Amino acid sequence: MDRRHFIHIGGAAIGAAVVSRASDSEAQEAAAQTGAETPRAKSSVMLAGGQVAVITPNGSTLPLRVVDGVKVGHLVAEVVGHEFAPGLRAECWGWNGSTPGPTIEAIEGDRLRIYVSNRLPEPTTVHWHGVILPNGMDGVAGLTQHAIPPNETYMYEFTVKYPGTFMYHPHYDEMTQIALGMVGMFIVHPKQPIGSKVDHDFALMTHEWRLDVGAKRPDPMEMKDFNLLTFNSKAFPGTEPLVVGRGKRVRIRLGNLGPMDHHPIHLHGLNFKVTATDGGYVPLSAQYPETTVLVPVGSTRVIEFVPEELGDWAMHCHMTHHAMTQMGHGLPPMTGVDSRKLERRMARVEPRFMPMGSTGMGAMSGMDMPVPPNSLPMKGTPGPFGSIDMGGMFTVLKVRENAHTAEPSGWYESPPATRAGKAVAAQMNADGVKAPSPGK
Ligand SMILES: [Cu+2]
Repeated sequence: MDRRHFIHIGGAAIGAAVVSRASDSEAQEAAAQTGAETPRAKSSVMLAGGQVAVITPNGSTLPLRVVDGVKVGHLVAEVVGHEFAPGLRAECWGWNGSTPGPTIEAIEGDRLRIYVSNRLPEPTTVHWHGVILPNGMDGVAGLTQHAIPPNETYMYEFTVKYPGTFMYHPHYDEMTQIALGMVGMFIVHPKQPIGSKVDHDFALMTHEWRLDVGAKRPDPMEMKDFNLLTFNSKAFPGTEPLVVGRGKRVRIRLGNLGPMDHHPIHLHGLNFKVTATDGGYVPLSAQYPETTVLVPVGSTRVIEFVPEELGDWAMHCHMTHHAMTQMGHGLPPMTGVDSRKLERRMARVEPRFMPMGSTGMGAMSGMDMPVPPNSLPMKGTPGPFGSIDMGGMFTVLKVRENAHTAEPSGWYESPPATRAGKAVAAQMNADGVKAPSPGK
């Protein structure tokens, strides 16, 4: 059976499996009957106890086919042509055509049988990060198993005894394979909800890459200077927004299998609690409010919140160099420099010379500068109020009255009276605020 065929029927089978958990899911039933590819998991798909299925923005869920009570899945490790954002592509490594690999979603107590076929040019394995299982299924080449040679298929089989938010990645030539994109989420739902039931459930993996302009593939040798930062292997504006309902309970499962850096992930407009890690659930008595959560390399952090304010809320890594585009790296610092002399001299040899960033770098985002092929421009992304100059590990949490009817690409229109704008002189006078005289 070839891979396409397997995944095709696998798609039908997960439809059937989901139906068995939720008899009211007509769309899934229809998909199972027609043998159609499973539609991307929607949060309306209910698991036991009213839990919702996980959405992997820009990603997918691994189809699982039930055979004699065992849930069977198939991961194919392979080279993947990947687009980070419109205009930036590279050759990466992943599974089943994507980086990150498809999210594995199971239920506490499930018996899983995962086939791993290797179509990479070198051996590989899969390690199930955080899952407690028999040692021989742990996927560490040399230590617990032979590495899977190219063009061979290995079988992993184990029971997921504990619920939680885990991950998967190779444990052979980790430095290369992980750097090229071989990371994935592995979510085990509890049989019954633990803590409050949520209405939206998302999985996001942070990652970092070194992709030089003009390079065909990321550089796995890099250990410090990463120039491309992503959520689910997408750089903003390639990241799909997270659309949620006001007053609804939201869970975001953050995973970090990046090579070197921990990421402080910050959310605007709300506060949240860390409810679980890849080690298990955090007791209620130990949860405290945060607006930024550090997601260390090799960890998951699960956050939950109920947004009360409508809007387009930024969600990003708070390391400033992790929320910018590829072109912002490696330039000389020019802020505060009088560039006029330099400009006159340079004009003799290069009439198009433009001194960059002598008043700061913000204006770069509004300039329509030509960029080399296959690179992300510095001009930013058009937003409702000009250019959004962040990029990289950045996405938008869109809080709407009705998440199911909201247009994901639409912007929030804040009432003008609730929006920052130019100050009125009369009011400044009344408030005793004097505008400073313009600087030289
Ligand atoms: Cu970061």
